[in-house]
Amino acid sequence: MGVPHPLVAYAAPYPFSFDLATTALVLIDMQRDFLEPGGFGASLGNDVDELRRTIAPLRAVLDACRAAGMTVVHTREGHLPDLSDCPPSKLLRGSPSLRIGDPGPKGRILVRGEEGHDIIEELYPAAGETVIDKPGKGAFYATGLGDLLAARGIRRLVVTGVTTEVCVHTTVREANDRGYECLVLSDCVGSYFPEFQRAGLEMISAQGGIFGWTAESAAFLRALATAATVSPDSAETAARPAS
Ligand code: TIU
Repeated sequence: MGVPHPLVAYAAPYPFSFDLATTALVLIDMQRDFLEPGGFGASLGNDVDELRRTIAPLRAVLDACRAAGMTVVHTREGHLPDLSDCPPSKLLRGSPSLRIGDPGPKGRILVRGEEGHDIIEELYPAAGETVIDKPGKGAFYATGLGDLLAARGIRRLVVTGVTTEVCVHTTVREANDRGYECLVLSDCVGSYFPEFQRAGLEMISAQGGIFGWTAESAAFLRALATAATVSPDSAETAARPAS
């Protein structure tokens, strides 16, 4: 079986080509504490509706990628219960009453195993999907993501999740430096701050696609709908970026 015809999503700054076998969907930190009313994010005074509008389009993308047999990776930001993986610079940041590890509305803030740290019901990982627990903003730092993607021959990432200017941006920048091509779905990423959402997306596709591409999920879904089958051969023959 040969390499399949690439799928093309209409994107900025120009169309994004991909195929099913070498492209992964990445859902960044769609966790209760960032998205749910009464969670950590809301307790800081943030408007979680700015993030919650991503759930429905992202659910449609997740369903389509699952149906197409694509690799799906979920990430969660959080720390070990003893906080040994949380650098002091991160621990000490912010209001003293709302530090990582403190009791929050949905358990200890950003601690693995707590209710607030888990992924929201609507986008819960299916059996067999990878969940990457990450101590930093980027999904590559101090995780096994690079090795996992290399082992599967993944070269392109369709990036979704929250927040646009923090963990999505950091992950896209990390991925870019490692040789991955990233398509960020504009209606499937969210920020508490509308101005950061707009500027964050523009920064990705500016300067000829300095960090990658952006597109609405509808454009990606249209491209995906033209795909017939996954070709395992294309994963084997693909050049692999460094992890
Ligand atoms: N996942 C992620 O973006 N973590 C953050 O802390 N984001 C903020 O916008 N604060």
